Amino acid sequence: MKIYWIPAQAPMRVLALIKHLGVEAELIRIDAEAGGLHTPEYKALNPNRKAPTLVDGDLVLFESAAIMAHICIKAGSDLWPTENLAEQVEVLRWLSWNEGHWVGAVGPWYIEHIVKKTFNMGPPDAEVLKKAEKNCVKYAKVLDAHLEGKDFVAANRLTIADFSLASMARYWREAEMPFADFPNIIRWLAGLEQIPAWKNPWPEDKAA
Ligand SMILES: N[C@@H](CCC(=O)N[C@@H](CS)C(=O)NCC(=O)O)C(=O)O
Repeated sequence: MKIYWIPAQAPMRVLALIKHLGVEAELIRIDAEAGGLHTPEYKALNPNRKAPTLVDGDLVLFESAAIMAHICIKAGSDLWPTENLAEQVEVLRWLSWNEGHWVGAVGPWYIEHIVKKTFNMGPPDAEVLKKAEKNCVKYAKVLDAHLEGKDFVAANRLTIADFSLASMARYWREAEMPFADFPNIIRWLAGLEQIPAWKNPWPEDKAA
């Protein structure tokens, strides 16, 4: 199994999962700054020109949620529930909510503070973040209310939904995300940091 990655939040979800499960995989770091996502070879695997991409025999997958589900099924892990289908639907709900709402809500902070710093793209744009605040607060309220009395997003245990929803939000302090009024989100993120593979998801050769 090969996993193509760059030092960014979507591939990080997959790297954390394989480390957490102890799954063997060949990890191939792409040099995004040198155009590695835009080569004809990589475009043939992932026409979106994004990371991560998984190659497992004849199977080629993009989208981190699908990749994580595939890895769990192969490893026999219930981080993607396959026995309790009500749990599976619950995880799917939050994975969908993540891509449909949460990524757009916290993404501006992640991009302005973390992506720009990682890839040497200049300082954060305060105007962009000012405009994004209302949307972020709207969805943070939804997540914070959902997490009242819970340590995990779905199924009362760790699932791939936690890794997906937390992959940008974990940078909330450094990225100055407006979470001060959302103690359940902050508590949930702090709890995930206790998981060794989440705390350090990167392979040894991550220099960023
Ligand atoms: N929904 C996709 C998102 C993939 C994505 O946007 N990847 C980013 C890194 S977080 C990327 O490859 N960015 C490089 C670029 O846009 O040039 C997933 O979950 O896999």
